[in-house]
Amino acid sequence: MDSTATNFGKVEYRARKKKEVDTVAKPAEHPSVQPSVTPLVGIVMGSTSDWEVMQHAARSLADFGVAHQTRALSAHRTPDLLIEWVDGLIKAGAKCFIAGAGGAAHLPGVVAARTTLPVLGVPMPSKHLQGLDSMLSIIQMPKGIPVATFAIGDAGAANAGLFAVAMLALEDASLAKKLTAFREKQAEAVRAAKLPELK
Ligand code: RP5
Repeated sequence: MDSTATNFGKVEYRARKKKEVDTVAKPAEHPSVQPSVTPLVGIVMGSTSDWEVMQHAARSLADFGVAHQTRALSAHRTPDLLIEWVDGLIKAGAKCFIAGAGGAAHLPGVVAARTTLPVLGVPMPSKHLQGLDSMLSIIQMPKGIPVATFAIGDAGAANAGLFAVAMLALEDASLAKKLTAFREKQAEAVRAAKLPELK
């Protein structure tokens, strides 16, 4: 993940305080960052605290070898930087955005306001309302500026990544083949599954 957004005192503090966000604070070392490749998908989240969930979107893309860039940028704390990043990725040739946010969760809508590229929104599980607030906010975009909304949390993030793969596969035969193979493998695992013996 690019670290520009970590210039915020609060975020830096979080990175120091929480061991688990250390990987976010050291973007260049994270395997999901592919700085030398043109990103086809931009993954953005409102806070480094969203990474634990949003890493599943990056994982889906990485598993299919889809070049992407991840950033923590806030629609209310860093509005100018967010727009700058969105514009930069559009110029670089990105095909869609995945945006994760919690609470008021306006980030995906702000990204969608800036581009006609598809925006896939992922609601973060929030502390007080378990993500119901995030989901209702993202899903209730007013007419004219759509955001495709996914499930709350890990499954939504992973599926947003898979959905991006499916969109890219429309014009990439080898990616389409990989997606079919993924589905077959998944179905095979279900077919082969055995329930435990009755005790
Ligand atoms: C939103 O507020 C973020 O997307 C995050 O889910 C939530 C809480 O952010 P932090 O206070 O943890 O930075 O903007």
